[in-house]
Amino acid sequence: MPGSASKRTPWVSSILTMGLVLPGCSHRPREVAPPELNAGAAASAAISQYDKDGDGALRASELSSSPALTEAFGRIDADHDQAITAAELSQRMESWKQGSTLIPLTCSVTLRGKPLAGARVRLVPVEFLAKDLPVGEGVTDETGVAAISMPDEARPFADAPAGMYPGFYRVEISGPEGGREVVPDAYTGEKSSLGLELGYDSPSMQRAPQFPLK
Ligand SMILES: [Ca+2]
Ligand SMILES: [Ca+2]
Repeated sequence: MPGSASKRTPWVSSILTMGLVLPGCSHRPREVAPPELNAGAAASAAISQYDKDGDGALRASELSSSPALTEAFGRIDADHDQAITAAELSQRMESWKQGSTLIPLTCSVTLRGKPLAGARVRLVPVEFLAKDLPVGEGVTDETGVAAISMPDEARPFADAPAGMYPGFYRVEISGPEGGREVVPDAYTGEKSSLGLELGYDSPSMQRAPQFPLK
């Protein structure tokens, strides 16, 4: 630093400090920018969709049709008053932008206690994020485990690491192709009762999600 630094007024020093910090992001090759996402608009859309009693907040009873928001409820409800406001939801989605990696995800599926092989597992973003996030998909192996990834055309660049963007997803599971559908309706298609949040501090980061179908 030049010796004249002590003569600078504080605001000049601040600007210089910012100038030193901002370009200082180290370049790591496998970083992936978070998807463009207007969290405020998405949060408003969610409130419009689910706020049945019109009080501007979402309670657990209003989210029975959203397994993803139900799973994430405690992490979204920052002040723990058992209601999710647009601000809380927006803040939660903003937190996804702090990461710079895709989230690798494997999950395991059992049907009535036995590993379900050949099952197609789809992670479908919730309606209010449908235009922002790609669908992820995987097929379970003989042990019932599937690695979920987005289609090649949705990947941010060709050699991007495998994984998914953070988000709220419904999980749709269907049985092996070509045979009779063995998976009960409660887990297939848009009416699936399964869902989760992929976030950098969500349980799916600690442990592969388990889907014990009954
Ligand atoms: Ca409400
Ligand atoms: Ca709250």
